[in-house]
Amino acid sequence: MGNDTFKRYTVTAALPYTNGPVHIGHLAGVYIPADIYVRFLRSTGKDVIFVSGSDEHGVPITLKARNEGVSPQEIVDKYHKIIGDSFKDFGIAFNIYHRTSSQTHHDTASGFFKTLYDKGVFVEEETEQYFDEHAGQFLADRYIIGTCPKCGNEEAYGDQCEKCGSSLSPTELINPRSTLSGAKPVLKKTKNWFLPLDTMQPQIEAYIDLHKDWKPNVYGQCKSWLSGGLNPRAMTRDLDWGVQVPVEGADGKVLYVWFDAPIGYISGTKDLCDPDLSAEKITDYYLNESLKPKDNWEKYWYAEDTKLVHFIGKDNIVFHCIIFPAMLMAHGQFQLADNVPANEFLNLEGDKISTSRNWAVWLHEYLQDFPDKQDVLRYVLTATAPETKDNDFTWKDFQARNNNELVAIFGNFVNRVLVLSHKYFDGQVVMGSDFSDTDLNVMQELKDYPSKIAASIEQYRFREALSEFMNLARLGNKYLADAEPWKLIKTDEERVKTILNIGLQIASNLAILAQPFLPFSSQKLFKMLNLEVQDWDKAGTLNLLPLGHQLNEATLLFEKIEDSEIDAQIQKLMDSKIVNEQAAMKAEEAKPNVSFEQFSAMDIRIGTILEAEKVAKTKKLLKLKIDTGLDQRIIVSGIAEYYEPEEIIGKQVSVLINLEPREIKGILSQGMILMAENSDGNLSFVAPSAGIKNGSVVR
Ligand code: B3M
Ligand code: ZN
Repeated sequence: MGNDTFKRYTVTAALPYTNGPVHIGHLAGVYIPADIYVRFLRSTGKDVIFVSGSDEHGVPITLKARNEGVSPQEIVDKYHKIIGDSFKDFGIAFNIYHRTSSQTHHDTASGFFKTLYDKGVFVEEETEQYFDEHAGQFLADRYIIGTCPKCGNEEAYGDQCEKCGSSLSPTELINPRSTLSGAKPVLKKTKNWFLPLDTMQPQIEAYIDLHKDWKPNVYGQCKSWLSGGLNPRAMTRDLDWGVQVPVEGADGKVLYVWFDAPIGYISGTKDLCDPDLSAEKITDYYLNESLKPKDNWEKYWYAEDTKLVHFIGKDNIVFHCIIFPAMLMAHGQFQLADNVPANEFLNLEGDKISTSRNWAVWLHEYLQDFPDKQDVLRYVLTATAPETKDNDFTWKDFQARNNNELVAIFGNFVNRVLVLSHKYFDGQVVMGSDFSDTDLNVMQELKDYPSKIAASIEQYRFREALSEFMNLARLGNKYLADAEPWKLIKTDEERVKTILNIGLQIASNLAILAQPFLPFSSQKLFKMLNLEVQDWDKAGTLNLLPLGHQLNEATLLFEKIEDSEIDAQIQKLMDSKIVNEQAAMKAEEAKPNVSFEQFSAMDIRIGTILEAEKVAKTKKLLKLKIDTGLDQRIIVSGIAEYYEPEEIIGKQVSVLINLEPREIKGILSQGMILMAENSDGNLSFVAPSAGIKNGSVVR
């Protein structure tokens, strides 16, 4: 269906797990792109709802509760608020930010399951699942850790190896152990209900094939799942935290979290569209009263002229492109997603963002350090969004983009125009007699920006859209810098009037076009211009400010960020790196005891490196000549990756001199240099702390 044939839009953003706060990765991957898209649609007058909420079920939450010794409810209450507040503070303009622990959600998810059950969609099957006999419960995916059969990672989860990214099933793990008790789990029979994705494959395939327009990363992932052949997937779990399975014989079972979570989009829509939603029912939600939709909830999910778009991160693709659509197909009444513009991942300072390693920029902490700089982060995360490949956030880049782009281009332009208008014409909009060729060219160029930016947004290319927006600011900035009204004012006031008029009209256009990307700055700018918020279709023209219009006082849109502020952020990250390294440093297991005689049999001396050179055709080996105090001898040592030959000449080291000589690469090596090995594999000499005579005994 072409864009113009859609009457309304249902835009969803992934429901974050409520087991921790949200960080820049969440914002860059999902919520900012979704927010830009929605704000743009609203600005073009579209009927759009933007729905998200907290994913409060699932094992990550029960695990977190267990680790902290509190109930799962306490965990979700705490983080639902922190996450909801962060989104609100960053201006993510949901119509509703809902939660899956709500009554509406439990009813909706349970009803959905019942519908499929009654239609005979599920395949009931007894399977063997891991069971922890100490804890007396079945172990869902994440409760089992073991060695990944693909890459050997010893900490792989029952559903996924985070090291190599393989998706796993618990029985594939080598040496499985329960995270509850550490015990080796046993297999035990249990009944569950499966969605027969195998028999549904043709339908799903047909759906995916209709969407070759999806982003290559999304379409590609779907095709690769399909070509592997889909397997039936259990939609219920033996767990006690979640939505109860609403059928007989399902005691102690809840809906699989990936069955219930996407239904959260529907439950959120229900409460959003409920005109009689009781006051006490909404206290926990973030419901924007001014964004109450006109239609009933069914319109946003059933109607063919509704466009459904899911914003998610790449680890959620299969669930939104295959499993949820399969559920909706099986149900029968729903429309399927028109697009799922999933992003790749954002890294931080060259390293994967990680909650457990505290390698993240947390949104609530950012706002403590940079209050009122929401738009700066929004800008940087959009400009570097991981749209087509993983990308890296660095604080230096953050600073550079603020100082060189927001301040120097957009902010500078707006500030100059407004300040000069106040200085020369008391803040009134004035106009000279005629336009120069430059003026006409600028006006011509300006006209194309709104549609160019719109086209990029409609194709989910937000980086490109933002960069076009900045090009318009550049155009304004250059126009003013070239025209130099501050010089002309002495000789040609008429000309200055025209220049400032055009400058102000460009600034007004920027206020309109900034709305999706930089909502706070856009508002500020509208206010300075003393202009009501305008819709997108007003942009592109030069008559937004009538003659005689009075401007408000000019304030700075953006401020320079100093090195010291950035250094503090980098230091904060370095601190968590040190904490992590210390935590990760697991000392090797102790060896069995030796007798004093066995120890004294080793003759270890202090010696000095006299010569060092690389051993030809090897990467790791250095040939060293050592003065042992007794003699000068050759020792081949595997340290070439850690030391350059020239930097170690003259260094004192500890040498095991009575090690049986060996030939290494044709060189007779007579002894061994003692090295300490760090947990990261780095080597360092074991050397006397003060100069000592060669030949001294180490004991
Ligand atoms: N909570 C996974 C995640 O946070 C999951 C998304 C649900 S969207 C329906 O990555
Ligand atoms: Zn692996």
